[in-house]
Amino acid sequence: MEQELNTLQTLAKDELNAVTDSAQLEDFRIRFLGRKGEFSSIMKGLGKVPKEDKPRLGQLANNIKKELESLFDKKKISLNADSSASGNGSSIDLTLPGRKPETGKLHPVTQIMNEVCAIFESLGFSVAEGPDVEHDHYNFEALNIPAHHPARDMHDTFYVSDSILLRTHTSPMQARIMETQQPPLRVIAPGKVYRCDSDITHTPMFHQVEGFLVDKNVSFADLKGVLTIFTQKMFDKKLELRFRPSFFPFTEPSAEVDIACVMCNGKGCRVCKQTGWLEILGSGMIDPEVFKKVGYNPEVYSGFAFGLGIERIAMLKYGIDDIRLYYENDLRFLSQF
Ligand code: 2NL
Repeated sequence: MEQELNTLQTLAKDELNAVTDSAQLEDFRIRFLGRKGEFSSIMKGLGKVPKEDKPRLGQLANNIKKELESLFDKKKISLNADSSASGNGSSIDLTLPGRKPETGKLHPVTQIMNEVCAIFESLGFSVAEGPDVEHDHYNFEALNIPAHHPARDMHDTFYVSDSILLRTHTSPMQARIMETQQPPLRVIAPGKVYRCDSDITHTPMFHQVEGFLVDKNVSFADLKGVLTIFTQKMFDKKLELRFRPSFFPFTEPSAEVDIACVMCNGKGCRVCKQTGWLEILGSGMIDPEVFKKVGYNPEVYSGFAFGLGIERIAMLKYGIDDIRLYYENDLRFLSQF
């Protein structure tokens, strides 16, 4: 038995030296070290040897097995190092496609906001951002909304103090610009606005882009032209527009602008409540009273202004019926955009 063990030891060492890949190494393990391998079959004979030889042979067998196992481990490590260095080993397949890391995205409201700004910038408007916390003066007074006007109702406006509030629209910024700069001016003001209101079409905070243009000889035709180009670029098609007479304190005349329903092309559906039209923005010629308050001569200058809600545009563009989805931070919703 001693002879057998020594022969096996030499043979196994030679075989292990000749191993060049992990498949051969596995064959080696099964053949020599496995449960039904050559080593095990020699060990079965241990029961039949004379009693006085048992401890010595047992010790010898154990030492040989330990040595072979440690050589096997070393070989395994060196094969792995070779294969990851040369790239053609079988333990790591470097040609497999990688795992894609999850990437973040812009919020749908931010995406639409950027798109709206890009369209107006392409028409020569510059972008101005102002503070969310405003003076009563810029939010209301300068825009021809006197005290006791219904728009000042406590239910709509979040007041910080008697004269400080969270802006209810982004036009305070436009009033600041008109106060400090002379025409010609073409400016849009994007940003967050706040109103005390909450249901499926209103959130207490939402986003607006308001814009205005002031120059000599600006007419309602200019307003129509700019807003037609804007809506057609925004919805990627030649949409029909409808200007509906309306009222805003800062514009006269004023018009709400409807587009032919983007869902049914004006035929009438659930989204447009069977009217065929969708209201997308408010607009008008800037009221001479506003010009007087900022020191422009209304006999010399005229201009138009408009305001639109970003969440509303995004709802129409993507067919979303509950505005609150934008702010629940559910990634199943947000990752679709
Ligand atoms: C609406 C109405 C509008 C403006 C906003 C504006 C006014 C001036 C200067 C700068 Cl005087 N911006 N904004 C004008 C007309 C209508 O919005 O229903 N918006 C969603």
